[in-house]
Amino acid sequence: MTRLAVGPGITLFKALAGDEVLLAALAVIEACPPRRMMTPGGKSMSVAMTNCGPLGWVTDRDGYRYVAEDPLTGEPWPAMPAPMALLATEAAAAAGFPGFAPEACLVNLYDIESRMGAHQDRDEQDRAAPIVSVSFGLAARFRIGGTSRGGMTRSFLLEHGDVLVFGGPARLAYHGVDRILPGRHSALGERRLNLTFRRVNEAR
Ligand code: MD3
Ligand code: FE
Repeated sequence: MTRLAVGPGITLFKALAGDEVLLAALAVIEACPPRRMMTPGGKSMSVAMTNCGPLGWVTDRDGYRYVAEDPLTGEPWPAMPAPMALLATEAAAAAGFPGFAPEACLVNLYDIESRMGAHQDRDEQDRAAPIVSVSFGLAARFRIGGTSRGGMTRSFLLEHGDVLVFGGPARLAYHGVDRILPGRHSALGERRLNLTFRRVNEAR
């Protein structure tokens, strides 16, 4: 496992996440299948999403928000599997954010055609907590800039097992996924699975 300081507030751990976490994530998507949500502007997202944990991120015509129940079923989101929460907490601590207790894990499922346009993650009240991202399956060309739109950006590949921690000065950086690289993964096929662990409410 290699730990790389990619930029201010950004730490990348190559190949840190293993099969135990992948199997836990596959159980989540089986229990609560990813679906393409609608943006407030009325467009269908190309990434299919689901959640686990006490809160889940959703979007529809009414906007972006965190909710405790899956709007499709009215049921709580699946519990966050312990190996997933543990990995997020340990990676955050290793990146300088001790005590990270995620309330939400947004599960993003990409196919070859999926993209995610540049955006900020600002639906969380707690901006002191980092966001921890875990990637599985096909590689993605990920792009990140500064805290305002249209400045300088950098891009790098996110590959199977990569864990990224974004905190401090990077927490409100614009970021997106330019494209998925073609290929085939043994467990995920022609897909990419990304987990983002989030603290929504201020911890104390
Ligand atoms: C930098 N997901 O779910 S993960 C998202 O690959 C999201 O599915 C992308 O952006 C994906 O909101 C990128 C890396 C990531 C996640 C959250 C961040 C980078 C971030 C929040 C702030 C800054
Ligand atoms: Fe994001």
